[in-house]
Order: sequence, then C-alpha cells, then structure tokens
Amino acid sequence: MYRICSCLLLVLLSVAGCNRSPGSPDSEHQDTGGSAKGDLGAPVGPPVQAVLSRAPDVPPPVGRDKPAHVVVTLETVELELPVGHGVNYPFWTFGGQVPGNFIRVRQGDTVEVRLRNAPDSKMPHNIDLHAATGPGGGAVASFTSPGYESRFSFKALNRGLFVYHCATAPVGMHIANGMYGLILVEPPEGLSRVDHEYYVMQSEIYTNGKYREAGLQHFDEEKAIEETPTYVVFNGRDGALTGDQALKAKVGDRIRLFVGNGGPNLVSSFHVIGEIFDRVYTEAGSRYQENVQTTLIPAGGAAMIEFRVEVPGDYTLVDHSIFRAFHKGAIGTLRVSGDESAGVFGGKPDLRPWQPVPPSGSAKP
Ligand SMILES: [Cu+2]
Repeated sequence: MYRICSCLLLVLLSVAGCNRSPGSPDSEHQDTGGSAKGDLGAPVGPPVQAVLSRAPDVPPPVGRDKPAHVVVTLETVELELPVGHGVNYPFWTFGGQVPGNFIRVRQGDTVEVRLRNAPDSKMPHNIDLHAATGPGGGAVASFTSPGYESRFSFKALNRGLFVYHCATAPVGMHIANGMYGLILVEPPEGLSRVDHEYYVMQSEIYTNGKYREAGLQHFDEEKAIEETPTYVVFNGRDGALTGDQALKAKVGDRIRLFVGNGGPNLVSSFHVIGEIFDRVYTEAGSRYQENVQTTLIPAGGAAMIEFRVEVPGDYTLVDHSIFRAFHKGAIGTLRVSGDESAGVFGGKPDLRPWQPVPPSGSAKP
C-alpha cells in the first residue's frame, strides 16, 4: 500500500510539473539544451539582410518562427571621432561608430558574415563573434586586408547576448581602439515584449594625455598593459548618454538594457542609481536573477537587464567602481517622464531647522 501511494504521489507531482505555464519562473529555469538543441534545421526561404543598428538603438525583433540564412554586412573603418570635451581619438571601428553595430538574429539561424575592410584602412581587421561555435569565433576565416571583403558562415546554436570584437594582433590594441559590439541570438520563441530596448556598452580608452586633455590623443600601450585607463565610458565617448543623448522612457514603461563590456581589461559593476533591476540575465545566459542592485559584467561579456520605471526623474547609469563614473566618464542618464508617483517615492526636499537637545544635566562649555 505504501509503495502504491508513493508511486501515485510521484505521478501527481510530475503532472503538476508539466502544467507550469511557459513564462513561469520554473520554466525559465529549465534546461534549454544549449548548442545540442540549437540546430533547428536548414534555413527556410531566401537569404535575409540583417537590420543593424547604432548604439543606443536596437534592431527590432526578428519576428520569424523558422531558421533563416541571415547576411550580416559589416565594414571596418578607421576614423577620428570625438571622445568629448574637445578630445579626439583615432578609432578603429565596426561600421564607423563605437561600439559597433548591434546584430540581432534567432537561434538556429545561419549567419553569413561579410566583413569589408575600407580601402583607406591602414590595418587588416577580422571578427571573433562569441556567438559562433568554431575556431576563433571566425577570426581566422574573417582576416581581411584593406580593400577586401571576407565571407564566412556560422550557425547560431546558443541563444543569448554575445560580444564580438576584432581579434587581429595586437588584439588588445584593436579592442582598445574601439573594435567591439554585441550580437543578440534570440530564443526561438523570441523575447518578451517591452516598451524600450537600449544598447549600452562599456569600455576603456587609454590615451597618452590626461583625462579631458584637449586635442588629438593616441593609444598609450603602457597604460593599457598596466590596466590604468584614462577613460571608462559607455558607448565609446565621455558623456555619450548624457544631456540630449540620455536614454528616454515614460512612467510605467518596461525597459530592457542590453549591456556589454568590451573591456579590454576591466570588469564592470553596472548599476542604475535609483532603480532596482527586476530581472538580470546574469552574464547574458538563459537564467535570470531577480531584484538586483548591481550586476557584474566581465570584460568580453554582457548582461540583459529588465526593469519597470515607476517614478519620473533622471536615473544615472554608472560603473559602481565609482571613481570611474565621476573621474573617468562611466556615467549616463535614463530620463523618465510622467506623473509623480507620491505613493512610491515622496522625494520633494522638506528641510527643517534642527538643533540637538543637550542631555539633561550636561554642562555647557
Ligand atoms: Cu581590428
């Protein structure tokens, strides 16, 4: 009788497990199968051109339920760009901006990368996509001299948010000069709907001059080896996400931040002052942590961060290794507009005079 009851209990428990809704936390924590379940068959339909975006924008969801052959055309361009405050730097880029274009595909897609190196480049470049399974993430296959285009393909077997970067020697210098970006591999069912998605990428700049020393600056190899950057920035520039360039949202919006760290050296303690992350897909993996204040993002890694904004005002994005924020540039703004939510936050200053009352019996000096 005891054995029969035990068996019945096991059956009931397994049925209860099957009844979990697809979006429930329990299902989120089930094994996704990794790369072994990532091959969803041959591409269906004609090749499609990937929609690429510039930071802080993110391409729209792929909106497909079948694997496709996706062509990603990236151009490596060497050009002088402002770092802010009268400082310029000779960047090496994917797509003429730092960070490089955001790429969005679906798990199971065959991704054909066409890497074009501008004819006036001085250096060869290539691309190592952390989303690719294969030697070097495509680095050898994509080694491209100025004035050439290389092509190679990979199947996006693993879902998640991945860094890509140039891996031409000296690798550290190519990354420090701006050659990094993010590629999102959506799960087959896509991501949940949110009101805003933003692309934020932290990195370091090593200049021979001091912080905010005006003029054209150049790469300082010694500082890079010592891991003492002149700048730590979001989206390639001191103040890229401040003032008119602030990220924007309205009270009640759900926000998803795709945050990467190009490094080349430092780990980011990513934090938004005044917000709590409802969900963080730590290290941009499939599982999420809830109610997070600050999340670590490794060099060459990323995180997907989701939260809802309830109170209007300015929220400051920082690397909470806080001297980087206030003395090296790792600072940005999320500007939330809308009605005050007094029940959530009564933030109006209410300053009143106050004098400590001396303990009774104490002598006046
Ligand atoms: Cu390069």
